[in-house]
Amino acid sequence: MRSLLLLPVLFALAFSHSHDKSLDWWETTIFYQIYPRSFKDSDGDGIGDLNGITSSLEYLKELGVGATWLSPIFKSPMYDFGYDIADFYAIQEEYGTMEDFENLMAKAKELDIKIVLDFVPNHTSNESVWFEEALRGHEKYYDYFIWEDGVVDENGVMHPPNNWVSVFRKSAWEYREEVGKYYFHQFVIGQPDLNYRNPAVVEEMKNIIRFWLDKGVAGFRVDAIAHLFEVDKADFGGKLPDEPLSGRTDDPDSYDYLTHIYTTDLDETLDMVYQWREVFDEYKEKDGLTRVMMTEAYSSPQMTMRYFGEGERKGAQMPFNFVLISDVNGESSAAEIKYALDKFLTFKPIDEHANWVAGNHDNNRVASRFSPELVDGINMIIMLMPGIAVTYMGEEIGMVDGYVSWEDTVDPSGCNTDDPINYWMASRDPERTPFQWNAEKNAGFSTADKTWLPVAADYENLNVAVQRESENTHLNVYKFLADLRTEKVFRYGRYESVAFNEGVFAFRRWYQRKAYIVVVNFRNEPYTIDLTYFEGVNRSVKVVVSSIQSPKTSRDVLSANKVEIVGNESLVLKVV
Ligand SMILES: *[C@@H]1O[C@H](CO)[C@@H](O)[C@H](O)[C@H]1NC(C)=O
Ligand SMILES: *[C@@H]1O[C@H](CO)[C@@H](O)[C@H](O)[C@H]1NC(C)=O
Ligand SMILES: *[C@@H]1O[C@H](CO)[C@@H](O)[C@H](O)[C@H]1NC(C)=O
Ligand SMILES: CC(=O)N[C@H]1CO[C@H](CO)[C@@H](O)[C@@H]1O
Ligand SMILES: [Ca+2]
Ligand SMILES: [Ca+2]
Repeated sequence: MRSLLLLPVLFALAFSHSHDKSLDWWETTIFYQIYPRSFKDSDGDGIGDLNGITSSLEYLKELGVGATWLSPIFKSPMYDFGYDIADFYAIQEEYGTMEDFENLMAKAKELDIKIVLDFVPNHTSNESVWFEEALRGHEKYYDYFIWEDGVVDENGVMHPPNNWVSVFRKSAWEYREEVGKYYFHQFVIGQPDLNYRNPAVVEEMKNIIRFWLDKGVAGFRVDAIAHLFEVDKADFGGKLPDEPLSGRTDDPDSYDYLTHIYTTDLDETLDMVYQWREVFDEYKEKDGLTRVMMTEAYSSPQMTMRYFGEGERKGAQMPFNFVLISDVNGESSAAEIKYALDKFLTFKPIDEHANWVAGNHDNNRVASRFSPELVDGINMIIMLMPGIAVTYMGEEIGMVDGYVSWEDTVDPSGCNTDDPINYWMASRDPERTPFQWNAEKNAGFSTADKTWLPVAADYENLNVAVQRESENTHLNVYKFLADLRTEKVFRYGRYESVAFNEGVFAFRRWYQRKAYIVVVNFRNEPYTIDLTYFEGVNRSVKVVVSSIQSPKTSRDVLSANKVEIVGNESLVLKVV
């Protein structure tokens, strides 16, 4: 009797969809990465700046983007274009002043765009006051860095303390006569690692986080997190141990020569991430706004997931999911694409969100790594897979890697090759060329005669202004997807994917009675596919949006059991 009475209540509960909970700002937005040096130059010196960003924020609004993360804007000698920070509390002059930053924050607030900054905690610049003071023997700052004695051989020649190699090749140790010791640097010589085993460093870095949170930033993207901690020599009899050989290369200068068990992904690094999250949460408690943390680590899925948190302790909301960068490219088959995309979803904790990153300032552009024809398909994946979308500036219009000659190359990763022929393989300049606003001088990026990097050659036809004018453009596909993404199907809906054949990857999202199917053909081959494979698909599907070279137009209705897909075609279909 009682159970019968309960029945209607259970029904009501079942239909109210208890997982249809209200979502926080960061769970539904698109994060748009701006590389400030290349976005918009306001004063004609050929270098992008904060006022340029402020004046262009409405563009983000136009895209449907609600948050942006800015690559570093802090004071820096620019050996590594801002990833070598000299003063974590100051703005780099060529980017503007603190007042310019505050204006940017005010404008962003007015437009309801959240600003996320880049936090580079692993190291400072060798021209930071801290490092300079350390060299002068100032004890407090000396202890901010990692110093070791060299090893003197039988001939009296001094060698680095151990075999550790830097990410950018050669020994990770650099001798300084001023103090008679070697300092440790995981990246370039100009980036001495901070000593996180010193509690004063831990506190200082938290104060930097607080300083910017006080200015209203909505979180941080944390750079190169895996490299934060190195092992404690106290655990190894007072001497930092050699890392084991990987067996993958015979070149002892190569980072790949060693297996980095003592210098990456240590448990202490995770603990530090959790401690930072506690600082973020202090702020949330004060004003109710969630601060987000995104972590950059090209690690195994098991390791990546640990950044979310462990047990009671919370970490990053968005450990970046780099599968579309590290695992696949234009050569990949549909099965390989499926395997890569399912990975994060498979490993992630059930109550956390996935995130989708297809490009950034360290990797070749989507149009170059996949193909210009796949730009819309990749944007469909980024925007419509379950989770948070991240876009690197320019991917919405399908920008292509720029050509940067050896003479014009400035990225240390390119210059360090000392190879005028093959430098471009290591250089990150091609994906950092100026943003293409219009067909005017320097693509509308700058009025300077020379910009810090050359503008990519195709800018006259490939730019925002041109793509605004006609309907069938990457920009308009992107805006359409940004809008579509706000539907409940894409916020709460379930997900199922399949590789139909060598080329066609497809996934279904469904929620209550609504369902969509996204189809991306990774091959320059036509295929006929049967979409009734998907449950709930019987007769027909309707084209909602298609890649720009697709012969189909929106509102075309197709027979579900016999959908003809042309080479490189991408479609979003509604199940009708
Ligand atoms: C910092 O390191 C760079 C190499 O990355 C070097 O050219 C420069 O001289 C160094 N500056 C100081 C003050 O040591
Ligand atoms: C598809 O067919 C099934 C079973 O024949 C039916 O239950 C379902 O409602 C149909 N769906 C659509 C979208 O027509
Ligand atoms: C598909 O993409 C490839 C690679 O960019 C290109 O060569 C080919 O012409 C494209 N084919 C079609 C039908 O768009
Ligand atoms: C993976 C990686 O190397 N990321 C960054 C690490 O930090 C250096 C220096 O800050 C950057 O150049 C890299 O992009
Ligand atoms: Ca400027
Ligand atoms: Ca470190």
